[in-house]
Amino acid sequence: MNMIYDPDNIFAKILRGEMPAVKVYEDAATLAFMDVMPQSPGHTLVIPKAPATNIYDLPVEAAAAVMRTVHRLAPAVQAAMRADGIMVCQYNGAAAGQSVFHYHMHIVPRYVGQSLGNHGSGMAPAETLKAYADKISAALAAAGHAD
Ligand code: DGP
Repeated sequence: MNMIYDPDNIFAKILRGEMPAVKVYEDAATLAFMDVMPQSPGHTLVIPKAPATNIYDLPVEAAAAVMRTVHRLAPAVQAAMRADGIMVCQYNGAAAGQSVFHYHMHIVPRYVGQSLGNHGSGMAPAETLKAYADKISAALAAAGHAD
C-alpha cells in the first residue's frame, strides 16, 4: 500500500515558497529546480505541482505534464552542461531509493569516463547551482522555451 502524501515534505515547501530552491523552469503544472545534492554538475529535478507521493498516486495528467517538462529540459541541460549523455530516472518508495516523498524526476548529466556521484549526499553551494541554472535557462531560451 502506498504511503499518505505529507504536505510538509521539502518539495511541497519549495512549491509553497516556504523553502528556497534554485529554479530553472516553471509552468502551470510543473516546477524544475537544481538538486541541492547533485550526482553530477547540472543535476535537475522536475516535480508536479499536484500533490503526489510517487508514481502510484500520481494522476496521469500530472505524469504527462512532468514528462513534457523533462522533454523540454533534457536537451537544454545536455547543451548547457555539454554532457555526453543525460540520465532520466525516478524512484518509488524508500526501498527503491526515494528519500523525498513528493514525486520527482531526476535529469542527470553524464560524461564519458566519469562515474556517478552518490545519490543524495554532498550539498553543492547555492552560487554553483545558480551558475548552472543560468546556463540551463539560457539554453531553454535559445530553444524557445523561456516560459
Ligand atoms: P530521491 O532519493 O529520488 O527522493 O531524490 C531526492 C533528491 O532531492 C536527492 O537527489 C536530493 C534532493 N534534495 C533533497 N532535499 C532537497 C532540497 O531541500 N532542495 C533541493 N533542491 N534538492 C533536495
